[in-house]
Amino acid sequence: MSNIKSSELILNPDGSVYHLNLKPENIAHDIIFVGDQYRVEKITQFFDTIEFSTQKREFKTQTGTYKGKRLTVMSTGIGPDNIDIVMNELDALVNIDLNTRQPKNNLTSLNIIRIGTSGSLQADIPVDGIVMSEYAIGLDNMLRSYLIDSVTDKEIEDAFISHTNWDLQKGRPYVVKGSEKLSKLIESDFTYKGLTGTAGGFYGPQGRVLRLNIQDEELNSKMDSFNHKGIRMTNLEMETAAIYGLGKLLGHETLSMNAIIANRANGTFSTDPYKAVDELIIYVLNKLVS
Ligand code: R1P
Repeated sequence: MSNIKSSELILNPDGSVYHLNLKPENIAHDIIFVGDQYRVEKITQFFDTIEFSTQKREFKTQTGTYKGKRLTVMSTGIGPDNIDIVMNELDALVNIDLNTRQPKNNLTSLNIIRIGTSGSLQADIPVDGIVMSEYAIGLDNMLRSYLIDSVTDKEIEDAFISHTNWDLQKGRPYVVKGSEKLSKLIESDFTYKGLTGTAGGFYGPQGRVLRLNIQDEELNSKMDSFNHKGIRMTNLEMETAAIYGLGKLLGHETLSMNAIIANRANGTFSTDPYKAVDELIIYVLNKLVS
């Protein structure tokens, strides 16, 4: 196989991957994603040691140990476009030989857990609650640049398209399941489970109206009432479906945990939005070492 050209897999002068500024030895096998770069240290403040830190643009990474287990925490910034960069460059660190620029024969599967913030779509999933994304539906199109049929659930996609009368000019939504292995590890009685919507923007793409008319003003209420064989839409955010899709395609285990800071169904916002995030951080860290 020919080498991957330097225009396609771009490395910095020190040999690190272009956007993440990381070399293979800088990352652990277990990785926590957050959106906000300032959330990285909210997690690593609990670490025993930090061996490595770097930041380029919104991509901040720290690697260290928590209760003796080596973990990497990384900020992805906002949106599926950033997830395309993060997942491909992370995968290159473990599954491409950066010297020969050839994919490795023995592939590594990383464990990746997102700790995110999100808006609930259901009145009964309250602010300060925690949602585990059993499935995610991408409304953003990013993943459709890849060959995705082997990892998507067409039955749920078709049910969603029909229920919401989805305008296919916006692209076909894609549904991907999260890691069952990580779900079993992280699950508990207090987590809500369901289908997480991943939007390609914060305002119009999530049905928010400020000064512009949107294509479908009823979309959020149609998403609220979507229920396919007991799978209902729990929340809306901007990364999970892209993480699940690229994770499955590249062979990594991925799971998204969402601290609910807003309830779109009843219009409320948490009076202490950091509380659920802080609780979720401690909860996930302790599950990872259990
Ligand atoms: C929007 O404000 C951002 O917050 C949510 C959305 O997915 C989007 O990234 O998650 P994070 O708090 O993890 O960034």
